[in-house]
Amino acid sequence: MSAILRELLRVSEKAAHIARACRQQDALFQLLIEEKKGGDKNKKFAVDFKTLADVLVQEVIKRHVESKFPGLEEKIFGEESNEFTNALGETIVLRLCPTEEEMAELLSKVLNGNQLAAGALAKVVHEDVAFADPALDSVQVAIPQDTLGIWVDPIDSTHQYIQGSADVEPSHGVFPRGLPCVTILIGVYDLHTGLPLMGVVNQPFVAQDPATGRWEGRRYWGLSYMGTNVHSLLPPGSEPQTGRPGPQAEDTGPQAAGAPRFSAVISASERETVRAALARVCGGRVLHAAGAGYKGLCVVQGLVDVYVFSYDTTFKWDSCAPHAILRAMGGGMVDFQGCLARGPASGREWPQLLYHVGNEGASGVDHWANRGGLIAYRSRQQLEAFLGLLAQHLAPADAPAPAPAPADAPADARA
Ligand code: 2IP
Ligand code: CA
Repeated sequence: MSAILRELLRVSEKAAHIARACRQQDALFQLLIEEKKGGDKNKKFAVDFKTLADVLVQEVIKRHVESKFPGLEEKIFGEESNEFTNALGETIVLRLCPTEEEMAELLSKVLNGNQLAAGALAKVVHEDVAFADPALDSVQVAIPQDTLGIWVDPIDSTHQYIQGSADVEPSHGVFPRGLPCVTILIGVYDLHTGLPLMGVVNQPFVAQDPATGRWEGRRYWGLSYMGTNVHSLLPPGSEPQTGRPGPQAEDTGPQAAGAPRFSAVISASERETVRAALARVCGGRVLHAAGAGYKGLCVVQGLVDVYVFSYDTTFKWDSCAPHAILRAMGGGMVDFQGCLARGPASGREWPQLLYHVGNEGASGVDHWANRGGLIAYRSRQQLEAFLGLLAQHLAPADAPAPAPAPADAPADARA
């Protein structure tokens, strides 16, 4: 049902509009500044502003989906809860209100009476944002609505959002930090198989007009369902691909003789053993970037071949949207440790990240962690060749220990 993807794209643009407004409108920007300073300043608000912006964007996405596809809003999951307690001890459930005035009144309670900010925020929430991508109009795919679940990350890379650096230079096209690393992520998955089907990655801060200071964004989308694969990076006028993805999804990595075959993007927090192995596989072509969604986007854009992360600290809402786009391109996102455990032989089914079941025995956000880390890639051949090299360079003693099996797992799973 490409109508769902169209609406998700449209609401992601509204979300981007809110994210930009919070940086560009003075009353709201002041709240971000206070947050950046940290310390006691924050305590006067019932909720930190970043959480409020996150929750508000998530609610906007939920209510939009509800109005267009009743029932689907129940299947939208994300990190944030929309319940707050303010300084007076009142519990406030942040729901979108039908009018701007009611919205301002509710927001003012969460913002402990800051009416200027509440009014400005209510206004952007109620503004109409039109957006359409004609390339999506030609896509007609019927996916039964009752098989869909949705992961939302309303603002990924919140730290970069608060810091707000606008002048960071990219290295080989990849921003190590700064506002371009902020993304809005909406990923749709199959409730039965757990595989991602559709994804939208909206990058609200791509280019800033030097005269006005205004930011422009970009959006990326992909759909992969029953042999139809279509994404926003296809050249204009291309037909959706059916069956296996076509040549534009194949290995596009640099292959010059003597040059390292692969390039990778990693987190600044990546462990030393994995960094060292990647340095051997990729030579100098290992780049750093903030934001799990942004690093996935770097692979989608072809700026690097793989995004590698060996820890358990990304979550389903971080990966589902870029994963869906990569699947539409002929790639995917697999479990890093699971791949290493299977060995590099080709022709296997690699363990794709799945989105419908949580980690047994884990509570809180860890229930939805991508345990075992991840590798994001654009083509299966590339993944297999990369794994072959990585396994050679990551000595067994260096390899990160597999995550412990849950205590109630069968004995052989714990061996
Ligand atoms: C974070 C954010 C971080 C990322 C982390 C995510 O999400 O994307 O930047 O860490 O994995 O969970 P890193 O940048 O080291 O990859 P959020 O900002 O929404 O908490
Ligand atoms: Ca995130």
